[in-house]
Amino acid sequence: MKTIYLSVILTFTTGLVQLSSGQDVVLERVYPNISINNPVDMQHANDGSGRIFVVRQSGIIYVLGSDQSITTAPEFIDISSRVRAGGERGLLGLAFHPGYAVNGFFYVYYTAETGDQLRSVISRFSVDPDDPDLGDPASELVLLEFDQPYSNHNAGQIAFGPEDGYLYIASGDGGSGGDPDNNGQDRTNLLGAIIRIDVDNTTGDLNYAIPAGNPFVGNTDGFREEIYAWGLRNPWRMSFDPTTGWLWAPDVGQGGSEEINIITFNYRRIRLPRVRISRTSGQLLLLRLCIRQYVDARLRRY
Ligand SMILES: [Ca+2]
Repeated sequence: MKTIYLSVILTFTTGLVQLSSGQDVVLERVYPNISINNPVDMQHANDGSGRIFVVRQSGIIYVLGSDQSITTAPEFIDISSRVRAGGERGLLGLAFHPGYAVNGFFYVYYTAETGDQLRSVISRFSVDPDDPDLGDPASELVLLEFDQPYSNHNAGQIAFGPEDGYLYIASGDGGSGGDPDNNGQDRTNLLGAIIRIDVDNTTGDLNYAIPAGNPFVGNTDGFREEIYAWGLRNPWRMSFDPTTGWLWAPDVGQGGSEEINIITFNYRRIRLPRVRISRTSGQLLLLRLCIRQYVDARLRRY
């Protein structure tokens, strides 16, 4: 077994923060006889099975169980024929319904292409009722689709909120560079946003419902009611902190800086003592703090 000393050095262009810390990290290779190309996400089903699911960008999800001697990664589902992969496109996110052990629903985010038009697709699939290690490709229910103007900045992580049970969807600004269409600030489209939907109910003709607590419910400005937070560029990964319930989302920067954000639209609910918060125009729903303060002992009390 190797012992690797991991040193993390992060520098923010503000010049205010430079973090250097080291600690012992022990890495152990499990499943030593398999390899998976371009894995982009790894999840578990929270069903007590102990299995882990690895998402391959090309459109395949593998299921790995307790047998670490396997020489071939078993496929849970293959939807690669529906996925346009390559670059920042592909099967990018997986989330299991909080009630998966009962209903067998899991959700994916992938890039599709019709003609020359790229789009993001968020769909529900079901597990094969006769085989817990097989997802059913024929069970797809498309919940939400929206066009992508360019090939990059698709974001793609999806996750269920541990407190509200809603599905959160990370959406990039649609791409190119410098957000030429201003999609990050445009609330009339779903690009450049964290989207929040209720997959257990429906609103009108939608295959999902708009949570009553979303910030733009009932607005008369044409803003998309699915939006939970906006002003993002390419938050292609995100996760909920199981201790605090906070939604942490890194945002890939243009050229000068990167961000780590706590996503909330009610910032007053979270007390962040001595944390620098910057709020910029159009990002009223976005809290931004830097990683040095994340590791600060003061924050660990929460
Ligand atoms: Ca937008």
